[in-house]
Amino acid sequence: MPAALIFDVDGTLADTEEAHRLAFNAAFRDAGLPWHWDRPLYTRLLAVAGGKERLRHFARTADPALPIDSRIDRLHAGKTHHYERLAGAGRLPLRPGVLRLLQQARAARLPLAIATTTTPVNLDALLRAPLGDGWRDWFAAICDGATPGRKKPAPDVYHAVLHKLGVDGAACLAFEDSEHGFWAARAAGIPTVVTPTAYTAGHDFSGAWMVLDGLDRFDLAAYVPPTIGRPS
Ligand code: XBP
Ligand code: MG
Repeated sequence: MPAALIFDVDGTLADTEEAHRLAFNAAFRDAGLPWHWDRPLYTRLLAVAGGKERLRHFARTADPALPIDSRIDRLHAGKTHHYERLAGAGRLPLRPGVLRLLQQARAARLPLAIATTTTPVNLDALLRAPLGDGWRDWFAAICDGATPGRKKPAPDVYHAVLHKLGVDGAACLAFEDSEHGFWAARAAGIPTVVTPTAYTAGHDFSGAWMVLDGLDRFDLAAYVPPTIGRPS
């Protein structure tokens, strides 16, 4: 068995990026901004991890004349409010196989962890319904957008999780959906299972331990400690 299972959130535990996109656009409308992120544009913007960083990047490149820098925090807070409404109360289901894998790990007393760049309140909105009010108790370590350090593809959030767990990354498995998430886990030395979404299907996952359509195709019992690269 691996020493721990470390999960990304957005795109991995649940297919959330469309809800994030709608939340950003609702915040733009509330603020009277002439911005609209359609799916092709948002797919490109997802190369920037972190909603605030994504907003700042877009403002500086697409609308540099707009004095928006001082309003990014308030704009992102509005977006988070909309995301909580869109994702809360079970409106965003966990992806296929995720709950079964989490339950299987708990039954085997296998430590679970979260390594995400998303805003902390988004985790409660997403996980309270499927995992219950005590959802935090499912995870031995939770590192998120509020954890000090650089955002993915930097490995900082994975290093923070490994430090909290007190385990070696090579003995763990990470679960990701995107290039920058996979690169972050790989840089932390963690064999990674990738389950792409429509937003990340075109990404390059060369060197991932496994690439699957979904975690309903992943069998924990079939785990063998990876020596190098892909499983035997
Ligand atoms: C994906 C992200 C997040 C979300 C938006 O996080 O990069 O920024 O797109 O959420 P993950 P915020 O590491 O879970 O894939 O606006 O709260 O950042
Ligand atoms: Mg992700």
